[in-house]
Amino acid sequence: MKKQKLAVSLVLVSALSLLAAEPQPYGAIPSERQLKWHETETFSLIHFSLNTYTDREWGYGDEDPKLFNPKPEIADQVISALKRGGMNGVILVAKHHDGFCLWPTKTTSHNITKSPWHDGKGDLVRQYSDSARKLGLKFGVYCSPWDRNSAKYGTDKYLPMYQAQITELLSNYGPIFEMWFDGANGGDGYYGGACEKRSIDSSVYYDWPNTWGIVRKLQPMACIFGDVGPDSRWVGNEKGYAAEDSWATFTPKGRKNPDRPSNGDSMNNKEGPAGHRDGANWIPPECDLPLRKGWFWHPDQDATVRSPSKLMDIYFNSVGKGGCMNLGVAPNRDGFVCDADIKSLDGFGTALKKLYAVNFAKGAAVTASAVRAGGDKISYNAANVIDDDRYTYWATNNDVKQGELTLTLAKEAEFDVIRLRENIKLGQRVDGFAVDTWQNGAWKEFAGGKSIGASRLIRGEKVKSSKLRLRITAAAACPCISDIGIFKMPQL
Ligand code: FUL
Repeated sequence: MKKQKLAVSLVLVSALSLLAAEPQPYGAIPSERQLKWHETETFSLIHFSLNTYTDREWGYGDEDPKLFNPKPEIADQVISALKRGGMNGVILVAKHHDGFCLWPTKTTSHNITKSPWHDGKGDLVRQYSDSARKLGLKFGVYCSPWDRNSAKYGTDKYLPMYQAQITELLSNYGPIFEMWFDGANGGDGYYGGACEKRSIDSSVYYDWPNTWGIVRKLQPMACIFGDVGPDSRWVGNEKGYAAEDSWATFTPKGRKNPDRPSNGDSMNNKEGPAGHRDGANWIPPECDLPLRKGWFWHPDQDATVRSPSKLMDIYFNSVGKGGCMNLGVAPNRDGFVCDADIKSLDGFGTALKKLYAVNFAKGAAVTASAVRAGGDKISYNAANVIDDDRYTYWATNNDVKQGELTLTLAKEAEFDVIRLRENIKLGQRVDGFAVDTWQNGAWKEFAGGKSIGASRLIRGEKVKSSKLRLRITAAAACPCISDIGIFKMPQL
């Protein structure tokens, strides 16, 4: 009898401790470096090199370094424009496909020391990284795998040179938040005077596991961007748009060898906007697009600068779909961002600030249909969704996969933007949600969707309401919602 009682209480105790335990992560989850990347949200990709002077998008590789002659101090102007434009990081294209290196590399003579800039003693990577640090933006680099200048390209002598370039860039310029690996491998080029077409098999030629390994070793907190990740994936278009419902999880497939996905050899770029629900890895979408028509500055493209309201649209379709927005900015031949681009960046940055200036969810009373048991060590309370921490969260018991949160606002508010977040440390769990507002004494659906993830931004019709309700209609594991924000879009 005694034994039986003991067994029953043991079962009870373990059942209770199971309940009290934190929710288990669901599916693939982000690494520490990816969490930091998600928090960065908006950054910029700077294309400024010999192409700026030759009016081309892809240099052939035979361009004269003497053409590179901007004003001496240029980075501060660009980076302050980015900062005012709402960007939290900057990635400099240190070498584009034409092979010209914007730092005094030891790996090739086709570099900035051969230019008249600072009498051949300049280092643009240094100037940009110093300026970014000074002005409080994160710094990253792009170093094109394809090199149309080098005679070594296509032979087995190229990879050591390329890896040495990456090593220089990651060793000498302080913390790097992202290393950008481009997928283009076009074929023809100068190649030290050979002027021919050279094709490589990018699934093996760049030895990605070891090349990525250099980044991991030298800059463990740097995210690696590429067609297939491994940390952020190309969204699959240069329009800056992820899918309406986008998943941070993705299972990359190689073209040549499906089981060995590699940058420049991806088979499923088309699936980049949506990702894969229950994909094998956490590889969120990075949504890149140029502010102008081209990635580089061209004298006849001033009129193609995208407007602040277009940028806002892109922001909602990138950051607002759980990814990051990577906006290409192209300095002119002086090395400066032109007035038209500054105007647009300013407009967007100011609008973003105004958008988030007032969160109508602040001070709301929050109630939930159910709260996870055992929240004495960690609180799972409904009110966690309105603190300013993206990792404190409301959760239900493991077997409760639907639920509601109701916010009674401090006072009636007029709004048109809702922000939702899951605590992504525990994976992407929600499969369906809807948001309602209180209209004439009844709930009315404002919007709905499937994915939430790091950030889901919803822009709807302007409404006046004193209450807001989030309904989780489907989830693969108990929902862990970390944020509900309510905002009003400013005039753009
Ligand atoms: C592409 C490149 O080919 C473009 O020139 C540009 O650098 C863009 C960001 O990536 O793949």
